[in-house]
Amino acid sequence: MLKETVRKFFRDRFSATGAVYAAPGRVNLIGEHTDYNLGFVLPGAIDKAIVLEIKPNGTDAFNVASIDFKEETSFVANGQKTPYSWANYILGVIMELKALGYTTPGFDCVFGGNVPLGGGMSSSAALESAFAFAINDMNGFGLTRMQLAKVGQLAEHNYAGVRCGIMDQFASLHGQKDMLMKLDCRSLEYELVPFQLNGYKVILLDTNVKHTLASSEYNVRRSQCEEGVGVIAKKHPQVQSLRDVTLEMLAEVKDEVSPVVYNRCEYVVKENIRLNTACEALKSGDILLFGSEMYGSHEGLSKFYEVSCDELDFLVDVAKSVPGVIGSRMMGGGFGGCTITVVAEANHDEFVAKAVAQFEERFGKKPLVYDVVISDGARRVE
Ligand code: GAF
Repeated sequence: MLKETVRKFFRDRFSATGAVYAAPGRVNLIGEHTDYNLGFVLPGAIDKAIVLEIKPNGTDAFNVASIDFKEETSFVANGQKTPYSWANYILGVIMELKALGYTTPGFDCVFGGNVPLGGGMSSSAALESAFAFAINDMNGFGLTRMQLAKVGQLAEHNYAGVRCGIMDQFASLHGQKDMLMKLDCRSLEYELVPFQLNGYKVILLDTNVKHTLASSEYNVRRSQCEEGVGVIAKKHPQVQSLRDVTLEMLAEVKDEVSPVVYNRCEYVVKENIRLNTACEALKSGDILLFGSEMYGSHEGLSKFYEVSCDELDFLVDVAKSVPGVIGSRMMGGGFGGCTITVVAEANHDEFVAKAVAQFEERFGKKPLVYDVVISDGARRVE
């Protein structure tokens, strides 16, 4: 459906036919704000994607139309940002490829998507990954999916101003149907973990809150973690990131860092522990333990990392009150976006009805509800 829309738009706009590519958004079951601390994450790609049609145009200009933003722009790879934030992600990918020595010839392109914008499902990483994958494939650059993920991550750093970790671009590019990926963000090795939730479903409830704080506070959190690492490394020179830090090491510096920095660091160290417990629980089929680690993650994100908001906390509290819900937490960078909840199929409808009604009563608007399926990563579609 989305593909047909993109195809029609491209034909109408450029009177031609190009190649079609797709790259998905992602969910992350547990392991939040751990990626840039070189710890672990457990994401999977989802069945919502950015789809683009693209064709070389024999010039050095990039003519790109966004169906959803109803905007079109033309730019060249001179690093000068465009007036459109969505186009700057694409420019960023092209510039980061150029920095690696790969020059992208001009193209005509139309793209659209069904990854909710600002919903915490990584629409921006899907956009970066779709373009990185398409440009690499179309021009035979021969870069690996991991190299493309790094290109997307740097585009986000340098052209969107968010010093994100690798998780979102990694997931969009490496996703596999029915598989979560336990990624070690230091070695970049990953393990496929079958996502078998017999009798359970994953639901995303999108608060539709898009706090402008998200990118600035994200970078602040990253700096606070780095500050903590700096202090710990004076006592333990082998420590290079919070990944290397134990709770004992952290306790040793409690009086040398601010309470805020302490809380941030403690959250990250504990979140890595929670992720490992949750992952083992998933493998052994202990779904209840898995769910309780999700709740623990949310509590840490809300009280100690302080990246949640009233709307997200409210939805997690509602989840706790519904039988059959085994775990729920905010997902992604925070300050809005969505919660991810694992609920027994039998209680799915009850949970959704209760969450929507109570949220509407409290905040005067309905959250958006998405059932997601773990799906394949970036690919050529046609
Ligand atoms: C955002 C970032 F892009 C990721 O790298 C990750 O840090 C996440 O927030 C929090 O876990 O999605």
